[in-house]
Amino acid sequence: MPHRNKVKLAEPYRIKVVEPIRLLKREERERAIKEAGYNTFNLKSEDVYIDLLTDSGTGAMSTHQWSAMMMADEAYSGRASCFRLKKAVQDVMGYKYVVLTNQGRAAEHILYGKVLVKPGDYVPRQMYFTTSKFHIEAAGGTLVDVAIDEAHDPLSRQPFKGNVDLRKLESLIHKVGVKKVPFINVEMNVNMEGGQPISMENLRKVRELAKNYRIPVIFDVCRAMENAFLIKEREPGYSEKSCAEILLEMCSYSDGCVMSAKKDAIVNMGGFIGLNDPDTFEVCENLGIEYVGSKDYGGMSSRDMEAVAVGLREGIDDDYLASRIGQVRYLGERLSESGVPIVEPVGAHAVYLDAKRFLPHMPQSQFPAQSLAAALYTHSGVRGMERGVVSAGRDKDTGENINPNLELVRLTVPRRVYTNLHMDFVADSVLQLYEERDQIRGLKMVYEPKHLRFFKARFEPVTNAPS
Ligand code: P71
Repeated sequence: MPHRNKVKLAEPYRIKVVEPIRLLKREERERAIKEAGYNTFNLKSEDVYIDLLTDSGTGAMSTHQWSAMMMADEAYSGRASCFRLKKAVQDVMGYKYVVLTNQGRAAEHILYGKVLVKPGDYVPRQMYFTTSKFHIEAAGGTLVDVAIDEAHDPLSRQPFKGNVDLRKLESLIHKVGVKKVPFINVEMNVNMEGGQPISMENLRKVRELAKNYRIPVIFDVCRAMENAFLIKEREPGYSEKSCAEILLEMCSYSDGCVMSAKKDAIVNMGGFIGLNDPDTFEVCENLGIEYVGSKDYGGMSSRDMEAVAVGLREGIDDDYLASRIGQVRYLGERLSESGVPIVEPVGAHAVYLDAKRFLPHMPQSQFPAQSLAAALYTHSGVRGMERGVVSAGRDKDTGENINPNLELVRLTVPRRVYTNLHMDFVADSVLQLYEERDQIRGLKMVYEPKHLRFFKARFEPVTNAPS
């Protein structure tokens, strides 16, 4: 949080509307998690006390956003709301052309799946994200991890663990040939690494390398604003710049982006593709009409578009970002000070429990992160999300489970929703659970969807009988 005369500033907002929540009794929680197949995605949100499943679409909108929604122009074509949103993207991120979609994965489907990736292609990206990987693979491509080695180590305290390993990137291009690399995909504040930022220096170098090989660079900017704040804090030469200036410089090192507005733009629904090349824009806009909605709304109502347009400008405000990231850090520091194993450094949008170190007695075949997320809900009504072997899915060639080094439970903090007392409750509950960690039992998967299995998979506790 920012300081004034050494006194910590409070949140830069006050609360006008509240949403009641309550903690169910222990037996009710036990029943709820059993009915949910020990998968926190399957819980009813009414049965959750503090919901840290995701920061996606769960933020609290401002008075400015709500009032802009009243000004929405819901005409079919030529909507004023569409022009306001496109102008906001141009002003805040600098992309010339904008294709509207309903959310991030629709943008990925069009740009990655339908336009850029051909069968047999390879797409380098620091670390996979589930929906990005799905759309690249569905088009016959392969996602290749080019994260620096430190990204796979939950204990490394490198300040920019989200950096691309330029050696890995260049050797992939040499190995498969430049024609088989349709674009370089760069994520800001890398989600599956624990919310780790990429540095401006690294973005610049990726850009130079890409230019030499004439490969386009496409950013995933859903948390680029939070990444900009960490550049301001950590990278020499940026402390005097505003996050808005930093974001514009970041985006200048790319040819385009996909955006899920549900994160940094603090809305419940929305997304877009940003582009600088008019030909790619033309193709994407036409596909948008086929798949999501006509060009002036792209799957959003104008109410949604107005909220995104305002949210893009609010989300990049320095004081807001300091408060938002300060809250996540508060939770992370309370846990790490008490010895709870988490991914270091604390990410911008979430604190990630390291299930391998939390539950050293549990083999990865018993889904430690899934078990820990279920145990945390049962213990205290707090809902987190598995980000380990269940999320990683199966190898598309061998069909075997992919066993990622990072076996994590993500405690994702929605924007402007909870107070630090909620964070204290979460920290105290995790601490108590950590003391009782020996009692947490593993799980076996009893239902597994073919793709993106983590959304719907079901589990049962393993019995102690030898298998
Ligand atoms: C998150 C989400 C939402 C989510 C998606 C899939 C599984 C579980 C939860 C969505 C992202 C994201 C990145 C880096 C694209 C999307 C898709 N994240 N890129 O973290 O984090 O955006 O949800 O709007 O379709 O909980 P979308």
